[in-house]
Amino acid sequence: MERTLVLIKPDGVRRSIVGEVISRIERKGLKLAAMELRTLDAETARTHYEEHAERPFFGSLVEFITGGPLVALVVEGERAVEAFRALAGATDPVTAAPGTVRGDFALEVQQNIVHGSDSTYSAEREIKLFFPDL
Ligand code: DAT
Ligand code: MG
Repeated sequence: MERTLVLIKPDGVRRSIVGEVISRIERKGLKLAAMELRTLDAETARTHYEEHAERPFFGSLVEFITGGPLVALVVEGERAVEAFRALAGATDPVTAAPGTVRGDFALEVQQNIVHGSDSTYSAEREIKLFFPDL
């Protein structure tokens, strides 16, 4: 069974759409394997997004993702990485398809509600970072 790390980012928590996002995950047939509400420290945030360390938006991204509580989840199921990325929609919410989380609930690229691992390799790395005991 494949696993992926999902984050409902601080904008999703602030806007009270945690239940909506989890409901979509469950309706799809994916299963929750772990879930925690927490506020990230800057070091964890920088490690999580290390592939973007050289991008101009990195500092702002770290500030945003540490700016309030988020919900971290481990989601599992058949092709869970790809299945959740499909539910999330494109990175830029303006072009994300309606019917996706980003397409339905967001307008700005940084505040795009959810994170989902982009490969099984990233998923294992990110799950270890958020849930070392899992
Ligand atoms: P994704 O979250 O779809 O995997 P990503 O890994 O390319 O997208 O980028 C990580 C996050 O960084 C993304 O969810 C929002 C933010 N981001 C990406 N591109 C950006 C940009 N051009 N300006 C500001 N923030 C950006
Ligand atoms: Mg990514």
